[in-house]
Amino acid sequence: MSAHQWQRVGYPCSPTITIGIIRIMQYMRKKCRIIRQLIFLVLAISIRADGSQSSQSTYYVTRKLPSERTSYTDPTTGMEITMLTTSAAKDNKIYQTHPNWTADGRHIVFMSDRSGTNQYFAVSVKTGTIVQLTDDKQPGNAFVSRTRNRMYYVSGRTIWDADIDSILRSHEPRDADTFRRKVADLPDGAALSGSTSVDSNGKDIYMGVQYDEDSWGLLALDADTGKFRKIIDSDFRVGHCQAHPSISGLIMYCWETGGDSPQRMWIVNADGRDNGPFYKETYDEWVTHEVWWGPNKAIFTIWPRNEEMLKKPHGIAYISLQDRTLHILSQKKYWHVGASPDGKWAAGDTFDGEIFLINGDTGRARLFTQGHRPQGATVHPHPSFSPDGSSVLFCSERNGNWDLFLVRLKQDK
Ligand SMILES: [Ca+2]
Repeated sequence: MSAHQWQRVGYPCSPTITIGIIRIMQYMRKKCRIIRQLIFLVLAISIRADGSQSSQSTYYVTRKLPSERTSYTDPTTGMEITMLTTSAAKDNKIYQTHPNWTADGRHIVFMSDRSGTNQYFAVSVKTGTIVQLTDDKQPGNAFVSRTRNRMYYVSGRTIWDADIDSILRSHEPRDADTFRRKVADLPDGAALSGSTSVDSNGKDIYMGVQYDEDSWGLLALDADTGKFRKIIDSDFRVGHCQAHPSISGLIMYCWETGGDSPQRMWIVNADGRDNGPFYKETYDEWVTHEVWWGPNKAIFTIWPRNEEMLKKPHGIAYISLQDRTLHILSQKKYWHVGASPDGKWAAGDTFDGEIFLINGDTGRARLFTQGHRPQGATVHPHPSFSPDGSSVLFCSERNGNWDLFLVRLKQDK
């Protein structure tokens, strides 16, 4: 039976069914009208909330956020502490092994999940204004240039060179590619192992990589040509790759175990020559958190894991590049150490959330702020000196979530 026949048979013969069908059709028309109105409402709200066309709403790079900057006085030390971020977001600084400030010293680059995913932002040291720098899938490994207001960073398997100056100057949202250049993709079969670092020549990018379960290595990438070359192969997990800040072609890296390594610190030339232990561990020390300290030293901590080790040399130590001699600078239960670029000052943090300033000549340690790891805290301060050595940036959980704090070392009292 055809549809036409159904109509002819059904409608005239059953008034009840006919009325029912008409009511159903009226109900469906009403439903469709409501759905159309809802769709229109959602579109209207999305356009109003963004203030722009939907096609532009994905451009988050260059987005400017108001200053959150405020300050307080540390009740124990009397030091004025500047809080650069105070939002409930997880605001994290770049690790103390790497530059945190832009080359002109005017901005600090940090990572925050304030937009829903972890992205890089720049906060103005002077005004506190925050600008979004990336809108990528899991960006990481930022290396902020010491000589130009740019940074290299990694997203997925791609290494990017981002122009921070252009992002800060832009007054309208644009696609992220407007402000960045692709340097290269990681070679097939290699995954990053630890951080990337940039030679003092500004163009050679060094990185630890893992090839399979038992093999690692260091690679160099020419940022101009996008070509990789091998530095060394390694049979242990490499990490914390750090190019020397002023001697081109010199790299410090570590044997990464996530805990106490048999021989933590290693050093190699960028052409693969003279690969070997840097500070050679002589007893059962827990050496960790090494960073370059001025032109001719590297500073690190020796963690006193138990009472026995507390009787042995521990705390913040350094090794001279020339004669490889060990010096204990300040004996205390420090965990991380930050180093002033001129090699004259160090800043050590403790598990209790204290930060000490240590004179590089005398070893005298002074508590300059505390209270940054309340009970349940998950982040460590990781102190970093500004390029001019005048202030120290650190991460704090004083306000119940991760924030960036800054303290000037010379304060008028
Ligand atoms: Ca925060």
